Amino acid sequence: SEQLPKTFNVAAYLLNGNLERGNSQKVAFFSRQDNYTYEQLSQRVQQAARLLTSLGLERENRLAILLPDSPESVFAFWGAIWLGALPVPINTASSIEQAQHILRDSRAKILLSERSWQTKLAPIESPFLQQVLLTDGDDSFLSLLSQQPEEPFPCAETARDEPAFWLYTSGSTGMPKGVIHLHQSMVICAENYAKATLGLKPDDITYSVAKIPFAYGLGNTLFMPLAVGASTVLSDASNVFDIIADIHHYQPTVLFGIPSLYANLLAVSDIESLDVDSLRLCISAAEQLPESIWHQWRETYNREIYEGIGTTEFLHIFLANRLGECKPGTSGRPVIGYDVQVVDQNGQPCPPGEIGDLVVSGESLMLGYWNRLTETREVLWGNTMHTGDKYVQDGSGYFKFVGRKDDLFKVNGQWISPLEIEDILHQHPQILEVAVVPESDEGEKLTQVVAYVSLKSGKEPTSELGTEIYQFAKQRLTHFKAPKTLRFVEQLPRTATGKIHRKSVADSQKM
Ligand code: 3SK
Repeated sequence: SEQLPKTFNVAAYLLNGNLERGNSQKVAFFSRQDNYTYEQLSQRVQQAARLLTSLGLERENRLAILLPDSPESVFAFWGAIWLGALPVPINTASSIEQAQHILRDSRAKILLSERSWQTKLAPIESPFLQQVLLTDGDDSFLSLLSQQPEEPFPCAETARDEPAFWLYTSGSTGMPKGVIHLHQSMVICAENYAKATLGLKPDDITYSVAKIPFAYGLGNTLFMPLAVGASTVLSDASNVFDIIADIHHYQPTVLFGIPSLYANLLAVSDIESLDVDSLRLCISAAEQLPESIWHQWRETYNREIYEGIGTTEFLHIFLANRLGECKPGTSGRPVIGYDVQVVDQNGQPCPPGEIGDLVVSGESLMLGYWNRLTETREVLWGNTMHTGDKYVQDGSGYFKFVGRKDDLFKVNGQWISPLEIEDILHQHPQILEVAVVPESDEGEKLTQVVAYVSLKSGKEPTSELGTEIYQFAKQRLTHFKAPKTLRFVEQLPRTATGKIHRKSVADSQKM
């Protein structure tokens, strides 16, 4: 980051950089509405900065963007940064309560959204909100942009270590927290992961199932392609058949997926198989990818999946498997620029094979959580973060996820990692998804292992199948790890970023 000038505006740096490199006429992004070249993107961003300024958005003010991935969300995001304001993307998969919380907590002055959300949120309970802009109906955001002059709009002379944007955590425990990132953060992640680890190139087209408000999606779609002059696809597809249609239509070269995407693509492969010809890289993050899915993907599509893991606090991936060096079932090895260690209770490095806490340091680390000093102090120690994940390192330096600190539980006095059991159950040919959780008996004395299982389409949850799955687990797991109870469910609850929400699995089935 010291290599970047002190006066540094990341929107201007990335957009002007592409024009200077001769990418003006290259497609920056494809979308169902329109495709935009780098020149058009740059112009729309400056028009957005001008429009937002004229509406009273000033430096350091927050602009909430509650939209699916779309040209409007991209123009608004970069436009706000261009003028020195802070975009706060909100996931459209958030609950109304979460969206209200983010609007209030961020003190956003302007909200950009769509009419359906405006109706759902009414009344918006934030005393700070002064204006709502909509992408549909009269005076749509795009029509307001096109009425702006086309002359260049000067960018704010921000500092490289000044806040540039906020992202809210997915809120798997409590309400989402605002993570403050700096102007330099996106460039650091693009250098470390997109360029040095993935080798992302100007002729790549990226496609991400994670959406822009999720740090993983923000990198995949919004800043990593821009940093190398590549192209990306903006799509709001969430269902597996729409995603297949998108891939066939846009022919991306890099697929940024999450484990459930790969599981779903495999589960429907006999009905609608994917043409993977265009894909040179398949990536997975956000959750541990079951080893069985990795192998099935390679057998079915002759492609490896490069699994990695990151956090919203580091903005993108810091542990990754690399081309030709994949170890399925692991998160890989540290990405250049990050120091990653597994430590014991005293903060001392654990020897290989011993489970400990994952601590990470690196320059893309957040400034802190907005207005949450206690939580910030709990996780940050200088430029090191205590991630709350339990990991084990093997003899060759690969890191394996064991579980979130608070997902591990004890049975018969022995630690259980739900992931180990889920990995085994995933190998059963009829299982689509599984979440393993502890359940205490009436007196809250004995804890037992319970597995919630959803089946591939067309499979019936019969008691014979239950017994078969139970036997399947018993043959492959130590006796105390085999689930005592199996519950079939339609689907598992997920956070807005698509991760299984283990804490609410049992509650969601009572509704
Ligand atoms: O959850 C992850 O693995 C992740 C990856 C990249 C960026 C952000 C996150 C949270």
